Amino acid sequence: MKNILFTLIVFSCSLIFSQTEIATFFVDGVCGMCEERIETKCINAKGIKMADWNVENRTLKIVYNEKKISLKEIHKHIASFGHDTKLEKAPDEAYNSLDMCCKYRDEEVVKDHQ
Ligand SMILES: [Cu+2]
Repeated sequence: MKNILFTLIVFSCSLIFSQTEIATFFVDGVCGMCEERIETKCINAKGIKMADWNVENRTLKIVYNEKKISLKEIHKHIASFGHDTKLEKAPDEAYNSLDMCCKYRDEEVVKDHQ
């Protein structure tokens, strides 16, 4: 009986939260400014509820509504403001508009932040 109840609770919870997805993936960047840019631009995008980027392992944790935005669109969005992901490379134009200290493709800049 307890098991049936538990299954029912889990089932109804998954129905309520089924539109909310959590994803963690690599987003390139080097500094605190990158962190602010990535998090702010992500949270401002429609369908994204939470974004947390870690400068140490360059990993972005994101909570989003899959009915409003797909994971692929999120990768595209991130690339559009200059940050590479494993799925989408940022266009040169967007990358070039980043601040000097954020040029993560430049080995010298990356070294400076270590
Ligand atoms: Cu930066």
